[in-house]
Amino acid sequence: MQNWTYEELLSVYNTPLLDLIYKAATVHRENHDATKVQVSTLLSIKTGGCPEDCGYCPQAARYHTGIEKNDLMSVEQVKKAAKEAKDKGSSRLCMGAAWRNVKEGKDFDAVVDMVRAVNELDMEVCCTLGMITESQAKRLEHAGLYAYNHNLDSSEEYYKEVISTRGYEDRLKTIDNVRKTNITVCSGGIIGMGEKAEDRVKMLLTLANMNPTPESVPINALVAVEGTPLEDQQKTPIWDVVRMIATTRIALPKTQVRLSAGRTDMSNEGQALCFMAGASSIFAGDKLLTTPNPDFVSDMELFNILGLSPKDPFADKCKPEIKEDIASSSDEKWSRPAHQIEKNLVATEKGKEARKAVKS
Ligand code: SAM
Ligand code: DTB
Ligand code: SF4
Repeated sequence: MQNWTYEELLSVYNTPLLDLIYKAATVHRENHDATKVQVSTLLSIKTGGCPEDCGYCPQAARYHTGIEKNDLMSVEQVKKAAKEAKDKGSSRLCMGAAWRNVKEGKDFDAVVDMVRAVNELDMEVCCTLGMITESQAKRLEHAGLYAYNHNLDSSEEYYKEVISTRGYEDRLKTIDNVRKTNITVCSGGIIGMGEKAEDRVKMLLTLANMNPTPESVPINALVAVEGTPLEDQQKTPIWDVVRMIATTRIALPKTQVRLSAGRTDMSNEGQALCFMAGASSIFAGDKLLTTPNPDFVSDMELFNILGLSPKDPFADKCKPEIKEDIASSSDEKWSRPAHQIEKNLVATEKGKEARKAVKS
């Protein structure tokens, strides 16, 4: 792992574009099979009504964006969506919830069940549920979670311009909590929110100097949604997207760099340059969380033209083993079936015994 300085990374970002693409393509080929692209599908398991004020987000309750709000999906609905995504060629299902943070109780219990169910379909399971504690991350790990997505979104300085209801340090804390488990970390950000090149580089610097570095870094181009404070932002020029992807690839050579939101505004040629510059993953399927995305068929046509193919699940890290559920706080037990409470109590007792054995 290289310890980047701000000046070094800024100079990478400012390299003449064709040279930058050439360098990034070289780093990409040294570290990855450049014919493979990891394909994830997003599923919004709980939509809208979020108490936060993230200036880009159509799901914040305080903005009037006209999205359809939905309570938490059922495990059966999630399984159906996961099977469909798998049949179309996705190796990962990423479940997103419009929550500030994870609260203990029946909803979190249901998410744990969803994770277990999707893992059993032999798909990589990712969640993005807002802030989580270490013990919640542990519970998700035991259910077979492969990745947790929690974005830095921008530099620490620019972040404050976009979000006021929680701080940068809260984001870092959640990433740290995930790192205390075997779940892989997915963390990146958004470009095109009015930030400067310096902010993009500072965000990448924070990610590149994490130890270990995130296993995946999503780069989103802002989808400017009517009703949000960022509704009037100009579309991000494709050249900025390519430059950001290339710099991310060079700063984080081994990471999965995901060309994320904003692809409906990009031409096939623009996306091809992103793949050349080191993008190794996409979100596929005609919807992101609430906004449109290119459909599977057009993505597979593009893959064919470019000689790319979807990466198999668990190609980078083996499938997480499902372990006994380690729930939970006292009040949540009342909402669980008796046999499960019994199982948890046994697990807790086993845990106590194991800890005693380690101490003595
Ligand atoms: N509520 C959780 C949270 O904030 O962590 C999870 C869902 S949230 C929608 C996940 C990420 O989606 C955000 O951190 C942001 O990077 C990205 N995102 C949201 N709205 C976006 C938009 N309009 N354009 C681009 N990216 C967006
Ligand atoms: C990420 O970095 N981008 C995805 C995923 N992680 C959760 C979300 C993009 C959301 C775009 C706006 C929407 O569809 O609501
Ligand atoms: Fe809520 Fe996440 Fe949207 Fe922020 S990005 S408003 S936390 S759903």
